[in-house]
Amino acid sequence: MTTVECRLRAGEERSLAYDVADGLTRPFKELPPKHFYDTEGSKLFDRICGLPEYYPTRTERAILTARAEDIVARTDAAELVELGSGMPDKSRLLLDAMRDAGTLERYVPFDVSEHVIRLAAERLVDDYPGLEVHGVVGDFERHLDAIPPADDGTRVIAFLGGTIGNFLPGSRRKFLRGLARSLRGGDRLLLGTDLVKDPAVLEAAYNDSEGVTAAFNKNVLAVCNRELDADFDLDAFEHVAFYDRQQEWIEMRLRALAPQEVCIRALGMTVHFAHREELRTEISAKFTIKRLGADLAASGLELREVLTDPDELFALSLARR
Ligand code: SAH
Ligand code: AVI
Repeated sequence: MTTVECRLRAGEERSLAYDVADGLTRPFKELPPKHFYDTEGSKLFDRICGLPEYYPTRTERAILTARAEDIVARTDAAELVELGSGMPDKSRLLLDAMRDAGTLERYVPFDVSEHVIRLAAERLVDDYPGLEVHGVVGDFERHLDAIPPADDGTRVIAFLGGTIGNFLPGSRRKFLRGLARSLRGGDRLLLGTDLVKDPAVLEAAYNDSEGVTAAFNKNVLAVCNRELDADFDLDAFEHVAFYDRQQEWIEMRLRALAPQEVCIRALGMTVHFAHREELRTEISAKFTIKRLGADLAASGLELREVLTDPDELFALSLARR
């Protein structure tokens, strides 16, 4: 059985209008990363996941391949809620382990992209006979209350891929506090975090040789053109990604190659970009286990277990209230 609940009504599409009006009128221009993920952006992200330089996806998958059975045995999970689920390829490892353990009842994918929720739901009900899929199209910063009430069994809320790193530190803790409130005693948070490492490895992952990350980054401008009737010239910006060692995060920006005026007709706004002016489009924080534990503790969560790969590139952790 499949249900899809949509919390993003037309006209309120991911709060793009508000974020553009707010973010492009600041002295240091900025847009939140959730606007990358229209259908094209989700496809570009899937291509990023397969790039040789982009190690997080394959590393997290390897950890799950080795440990999914163990995670399911420890949690006894009947239900998997997945935030920012995207195309849930890695989640299948958890669903398989839950099915094999005989506990699997419901999967709740939650994503801002309606396209990926519908596609995932369609595929999963075919592949897991008897599975209830309750998709939520929503913004996990605003709509956590759209997660359906839990049944009797234990629930695991998974937040994979390192997407937690895309929050600024203040909003990260606020978000984790909200998550903590939605966990019951036996429930667990399964969190994927990218780890601090050699800056050269990090910078290569966000500056791939095929230019897929550059296309993904510029896609936010195409989203503004389509949804807000703007006239961004994608060729007039270049992709920038660098590791900020002090903040311990990758920062992605778009740099204007020439001075220009961009008209955003739906908002009745014209935005000026100076030569080489930059627009921040994403941060991707990298963690140490110590900082992860501190963030979780500050949010009312207890770090119970950390699973990592032999090179300590990526960590999957289990936390409880
Ligand atoms: N979990 C997958 C996908 C990660 S990409 C993986 O590990 O590979 C990040 C996903 O989060 C995308 O599918 C994007 O659409 C979704 N997303 C980003 N910001 C969001 C938000 N504010 N609310 C809900 N989903 C969001
Ligand atoms: C979804 N998120 C964890 C990715 C990341 O690595 O921060 C998004 C991404 N941006 C560029 N490449 C991948």
